[in-house]
Amino acid sequence: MKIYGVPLSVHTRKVIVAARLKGIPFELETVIPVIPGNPPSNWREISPTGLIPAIEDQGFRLADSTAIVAYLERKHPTPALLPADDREYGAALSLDAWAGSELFRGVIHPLFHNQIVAPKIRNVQGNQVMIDAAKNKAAPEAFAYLESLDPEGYLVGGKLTIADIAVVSNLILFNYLGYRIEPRFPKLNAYFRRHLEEPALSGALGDEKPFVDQMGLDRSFLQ
Ligand SMILES: N[C@@H](CCC(=O)N[C@@H](CS)C(=O)NCC(=O)O)C(=O)O
Repeated sequence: MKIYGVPLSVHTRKVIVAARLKGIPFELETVIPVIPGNPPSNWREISPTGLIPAIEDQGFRLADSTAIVAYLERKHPTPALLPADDREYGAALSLDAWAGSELFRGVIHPLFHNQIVAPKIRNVQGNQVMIDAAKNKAAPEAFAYLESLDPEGYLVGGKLTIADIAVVSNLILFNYLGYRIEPRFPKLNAYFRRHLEEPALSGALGDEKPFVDQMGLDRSFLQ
């Protein structure tokens, strides 16, 4: 299977971690949509939205991290990342969608865009108002919600699911960008630290080191 994307992307990491957990061999083809001219010329045929990740599996192309994880789940059912219980299944997908909007769109995307993409790739100044809103309002609101879920080991059904992978993947980029989960969210912080020890995740984080270093991101939270 080929995964198109870049390892430090929140949504590409979801697919990489799912593949690692399920023992699915893959090769990564680096596609960085925020770099003009980087994606291959047929990119929209592979990813209709232009976003990463997408996969190609024996001639079958699929885009969107959640769709890809659901597809991999059908082909390689163990370990299950989508719970068997009806309600837990719904809850895991709901949290995955919440992470995509409230964590990624609300917090990570504005921070990444204005701290990295604008100044380092597009050579324009980032928007400090957007950075402050993401950091001071959207992030604490999202973290307070997660803290209210009492995140012990896992968010849904006492087992690792797509919900944990999505949430933790966003928290990793938050840390790479130089931020830390504040002490007022102790359960969330402990949850995050525990997941960093998970071998599939720590293996993926090891593989992304060259990209992280190249972008000048902050890996100190991993020491
Ligand atoms: N719902 C999509 C979201 C994908 C997404 O937002 N990907 C980001 C990187 S994590 C992207 O491609 N950004 C490039 C851009 O905004 O041009 C999924 O789950 O795959």
